[in-house]
Amino acid sequence: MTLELGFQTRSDEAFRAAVVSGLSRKQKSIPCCWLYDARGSDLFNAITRVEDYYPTRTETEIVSQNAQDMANFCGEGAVLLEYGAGSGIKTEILIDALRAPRLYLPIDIAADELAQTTSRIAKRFPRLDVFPIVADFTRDFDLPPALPLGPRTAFFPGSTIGNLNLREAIAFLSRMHRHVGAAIIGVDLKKDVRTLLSAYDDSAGVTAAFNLNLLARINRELDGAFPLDRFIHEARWNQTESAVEMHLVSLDSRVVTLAGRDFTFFSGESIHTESSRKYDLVTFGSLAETAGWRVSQSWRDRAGQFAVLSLDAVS
Ligand code: AVI
Repeated sequence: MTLELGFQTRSDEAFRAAVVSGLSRKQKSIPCCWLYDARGSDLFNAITRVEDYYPTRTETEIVSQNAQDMANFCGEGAVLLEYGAGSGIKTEILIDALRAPRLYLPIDIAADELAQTTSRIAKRFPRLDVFPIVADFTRDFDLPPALPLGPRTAFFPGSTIGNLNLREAIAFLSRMHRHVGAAIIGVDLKKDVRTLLSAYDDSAGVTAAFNLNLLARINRELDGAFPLDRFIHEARWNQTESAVEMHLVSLDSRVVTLAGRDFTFFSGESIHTESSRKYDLVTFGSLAETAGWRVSQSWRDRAGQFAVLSLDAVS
């Protein structure tokens, strides 16, 4: 059974509204959730395998090497919630290490991906109950009231927290605090800008294809007229925000029509499509504290590129 919670807002109309309002701003921008249509999700999966994109393999290595500690943190008979449709191998490594887990609840707005995760996990762990929940975890929602007893831990890997701005990150961590008493979260750490920029502008061009796919999506779904060969992908470091930003830069000045409206671009003008914030442990610790959490353990790779943190609710 799949539970559907809240309003499913990622409709065609919501896409049109987000694009029209985003392109009407001084700094044109489109929220990063719209990068993930079917092709965008496939391209993101491809990004996680490219050499330049270190976060996925580094976090996977951290989870593999510390799975036992993480399982101890979750406790026996755990109820594990995951925000996101199940990040493949990392989730499986953690579940495999848990002692007699009671229930796994993957939560995601993408019903198809959720169904795939559910059947994959159910096949791999036939004795584990899996209860998918279709909900937008970036918005408020309540968990079903009748969850089994047992320690409840949230798993939020992938450094997805980095795609949220400060206000959204606090809102997310506060919501998680209402749902569970403990959490394991992946956080990408600040590092040299060159490593960061090549992770978001890989030499194989997969990230560029991922970003440019948004324009193809607008052309297809909103009757848009972006000339795809006249926009380029760019990764930029924003020091003030401590974030890598993805932009789509227009090579010419032009007017682009979409959804029956005209949008003017000057040559070199960009659409900001994603920010990926990079933290240090102190800054992340105080962010978590604002939302009622204390960082209790931190597991890192040797080079200190990425951290997986355990959080305990303190208030
Ligand atoms: C999903 N998210 C954590 C990725 C990131 O690193 O911010 C999305 C991504 N964008 C470009 N490459 C990967």
